[in-house]
Amino acid sequence: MTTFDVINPATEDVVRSVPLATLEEADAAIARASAALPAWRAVAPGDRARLLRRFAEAVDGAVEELAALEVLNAGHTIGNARWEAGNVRDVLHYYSAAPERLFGRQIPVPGGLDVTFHEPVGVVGVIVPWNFPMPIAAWGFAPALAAGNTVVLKPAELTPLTALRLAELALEAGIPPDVFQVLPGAGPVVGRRFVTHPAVRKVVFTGSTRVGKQIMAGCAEQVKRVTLELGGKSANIVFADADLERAAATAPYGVFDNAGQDCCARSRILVQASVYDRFMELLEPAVKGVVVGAPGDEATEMGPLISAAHREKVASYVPSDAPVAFRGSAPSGAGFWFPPTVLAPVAPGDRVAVEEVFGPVVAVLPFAEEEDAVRLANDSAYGLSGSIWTRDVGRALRVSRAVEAGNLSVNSHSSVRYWTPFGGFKQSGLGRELGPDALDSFTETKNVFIAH
Ligand code: TXE
Repeated sequence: MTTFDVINPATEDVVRSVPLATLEEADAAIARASAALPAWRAVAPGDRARLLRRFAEAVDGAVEELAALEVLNAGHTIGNARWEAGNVRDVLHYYSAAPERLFGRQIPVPGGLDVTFHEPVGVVGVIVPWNFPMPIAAWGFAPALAAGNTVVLKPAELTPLTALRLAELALEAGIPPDVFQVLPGAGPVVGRRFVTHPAVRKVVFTGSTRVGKQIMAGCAEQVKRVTLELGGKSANIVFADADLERAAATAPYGVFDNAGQDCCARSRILVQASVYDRFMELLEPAVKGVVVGAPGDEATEMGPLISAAHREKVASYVPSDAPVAFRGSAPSGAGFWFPPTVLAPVAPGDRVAVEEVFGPVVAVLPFAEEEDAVRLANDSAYGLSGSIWTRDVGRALRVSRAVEAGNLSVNSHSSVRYWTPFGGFKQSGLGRELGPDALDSFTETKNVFIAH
């Protein structure tokens, strides 16, 4: 049996050894999910809603336990980890309303009655990355289950622990066996099998753009439904008329939250040249004040990176001749620590202004006029999120319409609200998660005509 050592990124200790599923085990799990499908989709809507609510309540009762597990496995700060477990609960609760509201339509046609139904897609394979193991899992499984699909979920090799616990909680809550299975395994084995196995009718993937492209190509072979949430290089645009104090005070959160391992990280700060010096003056104490340390401490604001290999990748964006304006602190010794780092000024074509770093490194680029800000923001293969700081409502609207990204916030860095659609333009992805839109992506619309 192949196993994977799960490492605590804050201490480098082995937390647990987790077995990795083989191809045969993946096939067996998919077969069980197929077998469980007819009974699950036949559960009366009110009963399916009740089961999802019970699952949400079970998660609610385990928030502290799940959060502690994520601190250990992913190095997330305890505050963030609690939010993440709470998000799983909230997303389950939100979609528990769906089974009783999957309304079809009655469309006037001549010669009979025409009605539409929202049928489940079938077995859904959910592939989860290591950066937000709990919420990203829930954004896949909760709407999928609500719409009557069965789910096989593959957590990232590095972070399987909370997903395994969520599967137990589902069973404890009364979700029937095999309706929601969690199968730790290697991406190219188990994840790949979701793409190639004909019984899996939809793949939900969050991860790198590189693997996302392979998944989309593989799904095309069977015209398999696919939702992709990929990388980002989001811009935080600060105009001269903004509340500069607030913009600077919150900018570290916009990029260094979860140690920058966030697809929505505002890893480019675009600052209007006329306020560049003042903004940098305000940003420096905010960055130096980020509390980096043991993720279990309530006061900690930023934990370690996920792995040694990832730290090496992040460090490659800060070579010895990088224009480091200032840096925060980070513990030394065991753990994959990296200090919050501000590079400024950075030229638009520089590697750090183009590629997703996925770590606590931000590039600051000055701009002259509004149209320059829009051009710079859109000068990216990605288009996931972004922030716009201005007091001018007209400009806020103009710029938010012009920036090619799926999730924008004005005078805020918030990207994820489970009531609203989340997803990317361009190479940041395909399809939308969360909100009402996600339900459509987990159902097939069927039209039935009954002649008079
Ligand atoms: O991602 P992978 P990695 C970006 C970020 C990061 C880089 C690499 O820049 O530094 O990607 O991260 C599974 N078929 N993001 O290597 O490899 C894998 O097991 C099917 C951004 O961890 O894409 C894991 O469960 N599945 C991103 C998941 O895919 C495969 C989040 C993601 O792993 C597979 C994560 C295959 N051939 C990384 N190969 C975001 N936007 O949030 C791997 N997997």
